[in-house]
Amino acid sequence: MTSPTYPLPFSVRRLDGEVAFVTGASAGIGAACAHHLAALGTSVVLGARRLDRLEAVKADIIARVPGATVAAIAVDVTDAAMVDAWLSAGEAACGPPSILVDNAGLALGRAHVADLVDADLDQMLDVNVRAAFRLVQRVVPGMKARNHGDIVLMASIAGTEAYAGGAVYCASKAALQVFGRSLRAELLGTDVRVMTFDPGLVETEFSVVRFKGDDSAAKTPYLGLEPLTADDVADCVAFALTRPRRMSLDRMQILAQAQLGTQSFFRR
Ligand code: 8X3
Repeated sequence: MTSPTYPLPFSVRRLDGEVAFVTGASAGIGAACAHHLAALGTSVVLGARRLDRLEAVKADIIARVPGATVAAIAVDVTDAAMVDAWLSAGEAACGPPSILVDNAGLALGRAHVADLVDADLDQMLDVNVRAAFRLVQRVVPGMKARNHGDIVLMASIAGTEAYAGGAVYCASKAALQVFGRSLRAELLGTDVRVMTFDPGLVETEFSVVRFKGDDSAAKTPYLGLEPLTADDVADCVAFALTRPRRMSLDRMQILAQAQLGTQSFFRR
């Protein structure tokens, strides 16, 4: 008996001709997304504050994907004028954005609300909320006019399941999730997709930033379990972006297998 020929269980469409603008691209999930997208044929505009780190990511991408089109342009996402300049320079180098990976974000400290420091509160809201909203607001008109685009919002399980010592961070990610749902409703009937990702424990510089450079404290969330990698999250983003355009992977929660939400873990 001959076996029937089935289609592959899933397809990986290439994304040639697309132009992705990626924030927080100097390391971690942002850099991993940039690598994945370049490998799929997308031109990539990298954005972050540290130009030397962006140049290193660019060189690494080009070494692994010869011929990739990559622009490394410094941007502080909290500076509206710099964001506009980044978008203009990226567009001049690669073309208008058809994919936005709105990834820049941070947590600062584990202080309870009573002990919150103003500077930390302001910076988390400025980067995770105001800057993210503004960036999307800047790219949506062009995507709508071209009737083509993908907006990837990097939220967090923290936006779904709040925990003590994370009030501002959790609230900021909940804000991003809800912003994404409104945007999705506004864009219904267009070919602009809005997809929100909610990673759990991913071992990146995120924890070092949260614990303000205290490397041993930064390792504590991952003790006794195997956290996700930035590439694991980028795999999911690439999967979502390569789905047929009739399909929108609206929300994806990505956890370490040893993690059940933000407060329950199996540690060896
Ligand atoms: C990071 C996940 O659980 O450390 O977004 O807040 S968590």
